[in-house]
Formats: sequence, structure tokens, C-alpha cells
Amino acid sequence: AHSQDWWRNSVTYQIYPRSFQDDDGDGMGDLKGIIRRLPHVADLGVDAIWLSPIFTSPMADMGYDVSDHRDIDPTFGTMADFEALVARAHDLGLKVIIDQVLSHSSDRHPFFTESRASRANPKADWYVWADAKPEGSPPNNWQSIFGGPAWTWDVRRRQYYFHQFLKEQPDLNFHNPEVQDWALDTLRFWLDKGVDGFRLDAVNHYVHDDRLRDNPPDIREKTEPDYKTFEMQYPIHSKNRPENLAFIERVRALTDEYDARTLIGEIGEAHHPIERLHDYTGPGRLHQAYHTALMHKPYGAAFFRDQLKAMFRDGYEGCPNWAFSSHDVPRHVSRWGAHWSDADRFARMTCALLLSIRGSVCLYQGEELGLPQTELTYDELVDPEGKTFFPDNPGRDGCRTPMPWESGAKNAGFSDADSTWLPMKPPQAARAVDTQADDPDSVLSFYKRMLALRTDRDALRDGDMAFLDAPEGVLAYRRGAGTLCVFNLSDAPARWNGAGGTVLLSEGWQAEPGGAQVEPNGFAILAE
Ligand code: TEU
Repeated sequence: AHSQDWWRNSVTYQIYPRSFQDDDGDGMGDLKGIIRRLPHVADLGVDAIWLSPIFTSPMADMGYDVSDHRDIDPTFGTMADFEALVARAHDLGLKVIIDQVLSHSSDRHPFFTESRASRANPKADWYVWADAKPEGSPPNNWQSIFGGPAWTWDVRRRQYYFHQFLKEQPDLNFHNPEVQDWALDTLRFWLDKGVDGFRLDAVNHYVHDDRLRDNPPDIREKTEPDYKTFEMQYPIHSKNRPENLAFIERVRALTDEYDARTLIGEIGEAHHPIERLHDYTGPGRLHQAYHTALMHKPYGAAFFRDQLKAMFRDGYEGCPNWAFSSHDVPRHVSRWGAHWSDADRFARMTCALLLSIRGSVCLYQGEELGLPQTELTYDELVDPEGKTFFPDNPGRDGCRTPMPWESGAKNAGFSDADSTWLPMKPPQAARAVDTQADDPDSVLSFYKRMLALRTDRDALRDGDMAFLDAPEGVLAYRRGAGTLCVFNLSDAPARWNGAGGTVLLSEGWQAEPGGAQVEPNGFAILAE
């Protein structure tokens, strides 16, 4: 499977390094800790790991604010630790994908220190600077994803600088060819270290409109008011610029100089139809498009069918990368909590669903344990998003709490420290790896079985996906020539009238003449 094309329809396990395993006892996870726990990941049967940022950072946005893109933050260890991690992962048959945050840097990056010092210095044009409007207000209406204007005034240059995220994350100016070259050199640095690919953070944010035109207003109804910050404009000028694709082609050309590498671009796109992702995975562009269509509140058979059909419209042959959970959204078992009465059954059903749809998949650490979102008080929050928008949007800390390994141990085995950067709470500790490892009915055992099935059965990985007529609330599709997948996503029992076969995996599924009785959140994967 590990050919040039190993990445196609692959499964990647996302590690959030600060919360995976603490080795040095400071209450934060680190690279040595990850090395220690890698066998757990390899045992699952995934193809690759993706590490959220481990680079030098003041941690205003937990490492997504990088102050040296070519070094490791001491919180996580050293470059030697990183090299050891890559070697160990490769020994275990795991590819290594690292996050690359190129759209912006930390405001404490030496480039930005230089850039803000004056209007005439070698880095003056490396960030996006603009004069105030005559009345002193920002140059246009662009909004930050973390709230407020995307422009902050700098007293020395007497100009505004652009930041799509925090003011501590100034946007690099991708219209400047030197910036593009620097970004490519940074990627080359890590390719030469032997990483197998990149998760390109906020890849649709790189290029802004150089005429700084206002974004048009977003006139859609709010669909997810309870936890997600909503941008009340269509960001067609602040990001999503067509010019971006030319730079992505340069990134791909560089990557193609190396053997069997992959680019997963993160396109967090709530504002455009899902099929817009086709642009990003066109020839000579990204291998995989990671997006957030299935990572918000909307749920149900009709919703999934519409999203998947849209993605694969017009004979699309590209490779989307699907996920239900990540370090940015509430864990899916909690987010979709209105739709189940048995959390573990729901975790297993969504596992079978995610791993049977066409495309690549990213699993987020702890998902294989069926972890729920951690409830935190305001005082426990660290994420600036949560601290700004609490309580309507408590931010992202609840999915970033430490990984539970041994239920009875201090901090459930995550750390020896008396306090950890985010707390370990009882609901998570109770689902620790050791409580599930030997239980054949656990969520963890189910993930392993499902991953093994996906590995063994080519159709589940590489087969096309054809949707079948099904009763309301039921999602049914055929993968390849003879693998049938049926899910009851409703809260009522359903009757499946149609094809059957040999059950490969099922739950809440009672075969009957001419079909089956499917309980709420019941499902089956069948060989026809
Ligand atoms: O997220 C990019 C992104 O597009 C955001 O909209 C994301 O949904 C955000 O978390 C809002 O809740 C990436 C990273 O995944 C995220 O952790 C970073 O904060 C962000 O980039 C800035 O680098």
C-alpha cells in the first residue's frame, strides 16, 4: 500500500502534541511522549500521523502562531527528538505529516519585528500594511475569524496590518515573491528532514486581494449560533482568491521533486459550495483537500447524502479528506449528542460511517475512545476564542484536553505533573485506553476492526460510491461492486428493504426476509 500513491484514500491520525503524552513532567505533552505512545497509533492500523504545530511559538494560538518555522519549540523538545520521532514512526510503518502554518506568522517573528519597524526596510513589504482611511478607520471591512476587524493599528509605521486570525498572527504578504520563495524554502527544509507530507493550515487564506476591496455581506441565516463564531460577510477578497492557486501549483511542483509525499490543504470553508474544493485538488495542485463540511452541527441522512453527492459531482476524481472531529470543533459525539441515547453505539456507528465514505480520513486523537467534549469553567479556558466569546462559544479547549491512557493513574497517565495545562476530567479518564483495550465490545476495539476491514477490503478504500434509495433517516450506499453500507441516522427504528448479504460489521441490525430491521443508530456493512 505504501507506493507513490499511498496517500489516496488513506487514514491519518491527528496528534495534538500538547495533549498527547507528557514525558518531562511539565504538564504539557511533548515529542518524547509521542514517541512513547506511537505503538498505540500503529496498532490502530492507520497510515499516517499528522502533528499539529510543534514549532517555536509564543503560543498565543497554541502553536498556530509560529516565530521560527524551522525549529522546534522547547515545550515539545528538540530537533533531535523530532528526528527520532520520524525514525520511530517510519519503523512502525507510519508516515509523518506536519502542520505548516504559512499564511501568517507570530507577531514576535523576527520578520514582523523588522517589518513593523519602518516603512522602508528589507521586510517592509513582507506583511500586509495599509494606510488608514481619511477618518482614521481600517482600510476596509475585513473581519478577523476570532472577532473584530482584521486590521490592527501600528503606532510606529502609522499604518494598519492585516490579520485574519489573532492580532498576534499578522498575515504574510503572498503577493511578494520573496515571501513565496521563503515559504517554499521552509517546506524544502522539512522535506529534506524526511517528512512525508504537510497539512497546509488555512491554505485558502494565503493570498488577499491586493486592491483591498470590501467583502460583500453574508446574508445567510445563522445555522450554528451556539458555538461557532460567525463571519457576517462572504470573505471572497480577504481569502479564497483565485491567485492563490498559482502559488499552490508552486508548492506541488516542489513536493513532486520528492518521492511519495502528500499535501493536505485545510480549506475551512463554510461560505462556498463544497464542490469549490475541486479547484484546490485539480491537476498539479493539492493531493487532498481537508475541509470542514462534516464538522459542524448539521447532521442526518439527507445532509450527509447532499454533501457527499455535491463533492463527487461531475465525476470528480480528486481526493477529499473527511473528518468529524479535530482540535478546532467540539468532539462529534457531543456535537451531535441530540441524535443518540447510547454514546458508545453512536461512536461506533459514526466510526463505520466516516471510514466507509469515499476519500481520505483524518481521525482526531481520542476519537477512537469515543471521548466526549470536556466541560470547562471560564477560569480553566486557555483558547483566546473561548475567552472572547464565552459562554456562547466556549472555544476549542474542550476538545484539546489531555489524552487518557490509564484510568487509575495520576492524570490518567498523561502526565506526572500536579497540574496539567488543561485538566483531565472524570468522563475522559473513565474512557482511558487501558479500560477499552481488552474489551472486544469497546469503541477502541471497534475502531481497530473497522480500520482492518477498510485495509482488507479494497472497495471500502478505493471503490466508487453509489447512493441507494433508502427510507427517511437512512443513509445507504454501495462501495465498489459488492460492499453495501447502511446507516440509520434517525432516532426511530427503520426497515431496510433491499439488498442484503454477509454481515461484515453491524450493530442494531436484524436481518429479515427481504431486508432488515435497523435500530436507531444501527448500521451494517455487508458483502453482497
Ligand atoms: O484553522 C483555520 C480556520 O479556517 C478556522 O476557521 C478554524 O475553523 C478556527 O479554529 C475557528 O474556530 C487553522 C487551525 O486549524 C486553527 O487551530 C488555527 O487557530 C487557525 O488555522 C489559525 O492558524
